Amino acid sequence: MSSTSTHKQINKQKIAPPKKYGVFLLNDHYTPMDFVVNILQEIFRLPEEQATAIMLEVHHHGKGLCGTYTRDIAETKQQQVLILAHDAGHPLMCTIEELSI
Ligand code: TYC
Repeated sequence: MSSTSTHKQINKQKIAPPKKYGVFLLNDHYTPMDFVVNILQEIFRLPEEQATAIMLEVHHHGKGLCGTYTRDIAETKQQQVLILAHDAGHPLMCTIEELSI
């Protein structure tokens, strides 16, 4: 069947939904708490209360989910975190995991 069919109803091609990726922050002993909260607000667009809750989750449990995105966007967010942390001299680590929805 043509993939350019104008008849949506008879186009049986199945398009898989895009995979989702979680972006996580990891704990360390050196990155200041307020720097992490700022990252969560500025890069992950989270309100202060939620940003603080995620920072504390990471601080107490070692790891926390900042958001879920398509792969390109997840990788861009990770790079933004790593560059800002490196430029500020902090060892903050950020990872990506494919989620099994
Ligand atoms: N553990 C850090 C401290 O006590 C704070 C921190 C929180 C660091 C979250 C990294 O992803 C992180 N200053």
